[in-house]
Amino acid sequence: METFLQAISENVISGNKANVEAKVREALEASVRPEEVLGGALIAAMEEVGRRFESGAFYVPEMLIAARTMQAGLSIIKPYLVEEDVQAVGKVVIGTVKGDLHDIGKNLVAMMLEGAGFEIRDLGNDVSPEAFVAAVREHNPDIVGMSALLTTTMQNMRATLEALGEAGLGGKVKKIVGGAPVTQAFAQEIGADAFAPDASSAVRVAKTLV
Ligand code: B1M
Repeated sequence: METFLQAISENVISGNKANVEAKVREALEASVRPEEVLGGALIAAMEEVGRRFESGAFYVPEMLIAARTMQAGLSIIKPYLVEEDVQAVGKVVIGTVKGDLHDIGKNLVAMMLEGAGFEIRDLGNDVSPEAFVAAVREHNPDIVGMSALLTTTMQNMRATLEALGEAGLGGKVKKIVGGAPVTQAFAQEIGADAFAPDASSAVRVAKTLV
């Protein structure tokens, strides 16, 4: 198993999409669990990409190529992460907040929620507080999910919660926040209903809120 995970990880880091797709398929055929492929190879590779970016070994283009390659692997394991025979449990509007282009984590959360039976309205990335408000008005969800990967943009979660409050929607919908720099303390400080550190916790938390 380690060999598969290492090969997938190395190919994500070097941005070799064809190899990642082939290796992910091979790993699944060899009965490596999709959760292992996700955590042990795809997410682990992005952590290494982040470390290389921080040390100056990688620049934005390499980070972007690795991200696209990771998403290619993710789309192969997506069907395996979906629970079987799920009942519709609620509706979620989700997006990455204004100014933030990181969408892999948000996509993963959306994918796992969908797999657990939630109906998803994915607003994409760089979503303004006004766009969140408009989407809540239009779709009347049970939950709004916000993702942020930058210490700067996480402040736009606060702005979005304020905008929902000003629009009179604050009490009508539960708010979940997450993303690498986000913490439970920050979630509490800005008045979110819940924080989830990863995609599977997001599903667990969302289920408790509906
Ligand atoms: Co950027 N980037 N990036 N980047 N990038 C980080 C985040 C960084 C930590 C890298 C580093 O320095 N080590 C750093 C942020 C520093 C900081 O703010 N403290 C950084 C920077 C600085 C930048 C730029 C400013 C670089 C520049 O231009 N000079 C720039 C900003 C662009 C912008 O957004 N305005 C930038 C750009 C990019 C790319 C576009 C090239 C690319 C993103 C492509 C894309 O997403 N389509 C990119 C990438 C890939 C990364 C790293 C390497 C990987 C992020 C990722 O996808 N991780 C990242 C380093 C790192 O994270 N170690 C880095 C995998 C993903 C599955 O994890 O997103 O954490 P994550 O999601 C997790 C949890 O956080 C949680 O669940 C997910 C699954 O477990 N979660 C939620 C996420 N959202 C949730 C929502 C929930 C609940 C849980 O409820 C709703």
